[in-house]
Amino acid sequence: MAEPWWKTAVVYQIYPRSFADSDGDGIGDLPGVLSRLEHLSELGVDVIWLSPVYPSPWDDGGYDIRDYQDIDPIFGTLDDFDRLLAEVHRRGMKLIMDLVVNHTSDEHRWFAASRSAREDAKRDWYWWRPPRAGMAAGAPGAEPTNWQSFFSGPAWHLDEATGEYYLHLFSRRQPDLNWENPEVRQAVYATMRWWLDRGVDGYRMDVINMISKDPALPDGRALPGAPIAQGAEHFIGGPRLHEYLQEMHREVFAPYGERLLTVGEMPGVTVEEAQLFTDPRRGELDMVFQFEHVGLDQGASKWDLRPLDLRELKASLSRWQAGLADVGWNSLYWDNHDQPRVVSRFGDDTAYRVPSAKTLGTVLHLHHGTPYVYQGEEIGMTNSPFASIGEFRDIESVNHYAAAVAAGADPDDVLAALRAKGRDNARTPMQWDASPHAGFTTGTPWLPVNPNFVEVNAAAARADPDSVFHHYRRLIELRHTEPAVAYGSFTMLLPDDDRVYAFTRSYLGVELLVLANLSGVPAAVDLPGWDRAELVLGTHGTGGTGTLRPWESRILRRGAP
Ligand code: TEU
Repeated sequence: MAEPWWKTAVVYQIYPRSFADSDGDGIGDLPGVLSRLEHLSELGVDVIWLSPVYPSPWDDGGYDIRDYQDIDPIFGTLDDFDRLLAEVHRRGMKLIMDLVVNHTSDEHRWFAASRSAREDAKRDWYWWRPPRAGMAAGAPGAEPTNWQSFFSGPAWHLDEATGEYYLHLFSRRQPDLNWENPEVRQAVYATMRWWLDRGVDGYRMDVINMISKDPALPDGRALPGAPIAQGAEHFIGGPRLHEYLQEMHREVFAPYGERLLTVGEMPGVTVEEAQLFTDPRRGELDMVFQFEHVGLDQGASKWDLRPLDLRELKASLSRWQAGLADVGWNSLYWDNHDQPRVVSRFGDDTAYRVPSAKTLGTVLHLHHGTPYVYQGEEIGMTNSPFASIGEFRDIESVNHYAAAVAAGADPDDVLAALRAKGRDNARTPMQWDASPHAGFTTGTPWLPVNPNFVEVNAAAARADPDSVFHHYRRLIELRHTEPAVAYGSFTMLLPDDDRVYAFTRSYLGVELLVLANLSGVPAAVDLPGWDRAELVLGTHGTGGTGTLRPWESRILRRGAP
């Protein structure tokens, strides 16, 4: 049986609000994406993942959707969408949409009906509960459970009019849908078919492992002294999740055959669970986004900054490589619209921006799984120097700052954490050239452009054969031309080395060795048997093993010994 197409594919994620503005309103849009497709064709990517473009009050970066079957006017029209999709397909690429169905916007007509009255037919489309027994509505601690929202504060909001609370794991304006209700599931499946019938090639599914909650809604295990608990043990990987995903596959995806790609975003998912979600014999998903490797540079929370220990990163990624080697499939990413820029986080965005960006790309793209490139990663875009809290737009950061400062934290410390890990770092406008506002808009950008755009921009990178852009282009080409990259078995080397990331990929008599120095000092590597190997791709043009310069990486190829 032929391998699925997406096993040799590379996906490019676009965050439309920050990609390209065609009408000068300072906000990216669909005609803007259309105008920049040549950049993606030259890069060689196979799939575009479009973050949400649906009508939204934009409380949470578009992940709060008012209408699933339309385009927000700030991004354009359904005709603009169809034109974009047609051109993407004409260029031999595919396009997947963002499916955000753990929750809707509080402006969605389903929720408007649901909150209108306790007796409304759609009341049970969401999670409504009376105050905690013996407590008055609105009293501190009267929330039905002690769960915390991901955006700070309780995960329940009191609706004064009906005197009941509704659940929102994210912002107060993102009420959670009740997937226990089959009407909800059928309504979601109908919207999914609507886009697939329009020619869309699949979905990236937002926090899809949160759609099944423990219907008993028990309190979460609170940390000592903490009045509130995440409660994730009661809504991550819930009791009916596999049932729902199998139903979705049967009723939505199966009729469209092999054309589709489906990837589920799953905070907290384990390797063992991912084996079940991505085993093709179980008819659930093609792959999942796991979060282990993007949680290694933190303590109790993402804001509790910790330096990355490379050995921990290698241990985590090789466990995922081994766990999904024979069953299921990995997704591979450093960056997305929720993560800070990897070159600033795990690389060196000052003296070694270009080699560290290239070398982080080499390490990720030569792993077993489907790589995802986030807009700007292919040109080595960095975190942005946000001057004050006033410059942040992301609800997660703004809420965290308010809550932390209210709890007595030093505002400067909180600001430093936001600068390092805030999601707005990923959302500054795409840097196309050195013209005003980096060629993103002729208006005033909704979020300031990173001031380093004069140096860091796509035009300069595409004109420089030795740039991060062309390195990513060659990595993507290698995945298309060298089967060992897509299908080769993975073996981690030097697991205890805290500066060098080294591993092999083997397939049908071909062996690749990846050597990467993820530090700012030279690193010696002694691996016999590779001196006459072919240098397939290197950041410094040097083959063989021996000493790696700061942030140098090499991909070597030989016939299996
Ligand atoms: O993200 C879910 C999620 O895990 C993130 O919120 C994560 O916890 C956080 O960003 C890490 O700091 C998805 C979307 O990708 C995100 O943009 C949305 O805000 C969220 O769901 C709610 O839809």
